[in-house]
Amino acid sequence: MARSTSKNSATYGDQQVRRGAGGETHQVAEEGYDVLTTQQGMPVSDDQNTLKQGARGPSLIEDAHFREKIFHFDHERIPERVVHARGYGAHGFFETYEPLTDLTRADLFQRAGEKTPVFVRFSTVAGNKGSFDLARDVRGFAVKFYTQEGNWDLVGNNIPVFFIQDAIKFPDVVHSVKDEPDRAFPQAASAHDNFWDFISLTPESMHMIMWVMSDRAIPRSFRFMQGFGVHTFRLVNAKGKASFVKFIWKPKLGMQSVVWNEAVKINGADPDFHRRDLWNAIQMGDFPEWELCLQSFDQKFADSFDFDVLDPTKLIPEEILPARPVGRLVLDRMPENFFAETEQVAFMTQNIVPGIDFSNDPLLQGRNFSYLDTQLKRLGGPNFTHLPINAPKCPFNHFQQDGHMAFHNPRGRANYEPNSWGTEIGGPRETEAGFRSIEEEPEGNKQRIRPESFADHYSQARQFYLSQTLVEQRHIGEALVFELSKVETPAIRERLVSHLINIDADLAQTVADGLGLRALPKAATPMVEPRDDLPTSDALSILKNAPGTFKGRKLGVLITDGVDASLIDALKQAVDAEGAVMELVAPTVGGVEASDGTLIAAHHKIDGGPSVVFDAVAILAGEEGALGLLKLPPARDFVADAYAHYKFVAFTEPAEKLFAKAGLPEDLDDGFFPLGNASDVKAFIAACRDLRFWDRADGA
Ligand code: HDE
Repeated sequence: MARSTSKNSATYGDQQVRRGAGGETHQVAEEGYDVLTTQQGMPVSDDQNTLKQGARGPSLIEDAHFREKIFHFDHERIPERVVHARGYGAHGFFETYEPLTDLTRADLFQRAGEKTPVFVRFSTVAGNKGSFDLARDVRGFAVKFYTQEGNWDLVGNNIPVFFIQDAIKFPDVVHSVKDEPDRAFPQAASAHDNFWDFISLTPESMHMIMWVMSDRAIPRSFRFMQGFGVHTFRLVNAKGKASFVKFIWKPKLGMQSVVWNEAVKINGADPDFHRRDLWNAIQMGDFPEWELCLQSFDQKFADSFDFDVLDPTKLIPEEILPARPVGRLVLDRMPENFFAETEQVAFMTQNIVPGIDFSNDPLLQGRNFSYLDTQLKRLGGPNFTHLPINAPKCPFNHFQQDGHMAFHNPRGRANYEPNSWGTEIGGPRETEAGFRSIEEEPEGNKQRIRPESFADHYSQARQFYLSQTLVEQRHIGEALVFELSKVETPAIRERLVSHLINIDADLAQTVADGLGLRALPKAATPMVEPRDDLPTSDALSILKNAPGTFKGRKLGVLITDGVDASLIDALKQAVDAEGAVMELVAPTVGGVEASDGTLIAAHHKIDGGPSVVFDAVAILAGEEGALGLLKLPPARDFVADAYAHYKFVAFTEPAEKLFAKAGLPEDLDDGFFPLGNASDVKAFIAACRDLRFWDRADGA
């Protein structure tokens, strides 16, 4: 950096710098810089030193600038969300494919091609704001549509069912999964006694447990996961006809998850793995997209099931009721400021618009009551809708006024209605076209009761488990064994296995064996006999719906001195053509010298670019360079992990020495691709479209 000095002034780059008496740097506002001021707008001459009595004397309380600066800093944090504290958001739009006038009068669904601005926040549930991204957990998938008739918040998850059937149990399930109150650990992990104690005493959670123990709970990225509204909602058309509806988001790039051992390592290597992924994709212009799909149905169809469509622990398989795509969501812009937007965004299930309505799902009803409280607590007053991220983008007029931080108050004299002040100053009026709740006859007596139609807790858990591929079933078994092995109380482990017997006998046995139980416990007594004849649903499996593309994924290439530069070029071209990304990893971030003498800079030093952060890897080593890799433990981990995580691996011949050192078998399987020259690249990249070489798992 250019630097000129005299005793009291200097220039760094284009910055004017003044030196203080102690040598400290004062950056002076010249040449187009704004003047630094206090919040009151007073220009500041010295932002480096507090006001003192004498050079070494005590600080003075009349230093209002210092007081204001520190006071504000001390108040920078707002309470984090009680759940879903860790999250990441982005702006975008929703584009309607075709008018849905037969189903709903919701304004955003009336015109083909209509684009509605949206803000989406993805999150984990259990961990605090600073926890890692790859916890085994449900992911929040909350969408705020800024429609022309008000904000509609679809506050969903990446799993279509939930742990509990009634909102009154929410504090219990959340307390149980969070860090235990006496010891304040574990953080962002369900693998502990309290969680499994509660779960094993709550059979209604069994369906959800199958999902959170599955690969759905360790997504590779927000971009590769589905989203669900979970509850049954209603759509209402202009004639007032209501239908039930379930909302599903499907990622255009297909679904993908990591394996558990990988998740554990990613959390160490890059705790921000998911947010970095979204940030990078959007910055690169590779905008993630989802389709919104509807499962709409009427009461007669609802009555055709044994289960209740108001029960949020149940789903309707897509094979029985296809999900109709009605529009696409595109995320194309990151917030300018994380706090202002992602942290302060206030999602509320009660934010619906004319044409959409609630069902009587008792979980949804409780949520509608709860979310307002949480916003008041977090955002500090009733005017959180005045924050730009929460304000509607359509006209809004009402007589609500005052309160903390009020930006919009009624103009003029009228702050009530009815009034007789006329159109000029009388303020807004009701409209016939406004929101109306659908009319419903109340039924039954006032009572605290769980309906009998909510009593089957195992049939759909079994259906989900049996719908998975063998690899996915194995992951569920392994996850249960891992989690329950962290449970210190044997009775809790056994109690959980007693439920698994009602789901699938083999799964129960696998978990019992994995835990070292001497004998299977007695099966838990079900409220109603579980059904074992529900047809499997391929739509529930990730692997059965493999996208068949490497698009949006990432290849990590470990290079050494002596690498053949033309191979790197060939890989890069093939990866670009695939719509994927390639990053180079080397013993130093400065890079390597290729065989033709060119210098190639790396994206990562080997320690910071482990194979777990890539979807597939290549090891392009020269003869000498390969010998150097043998001495580097992270290089050995790079290949050992890629192998253990079923990744496709391309390599130049000298890299085989590294494979041997890393303990890979001598006979490499078909997931390995020798790269002799550029023409070998094609087959490797084509194989990567399968994302993982699962045959290796079968052979394991
Ligand atoms: Fe939430 N939930 N929740 N929840 N939830 C919150 O609201 C609550 C439930 C979900 O990115 C809180 O603003 C209750 C189901 C998401 O900002 C809080 C019940 C589903 C987000 C709250 C539920 C969700 C939240 C915490 C049971 C999936 C993050 C901070 C009756 C369909 C939104 C906040 C964001 C956040 C309460 C159950 C999804 C405390 C009482 C079921 C995605 O209000």
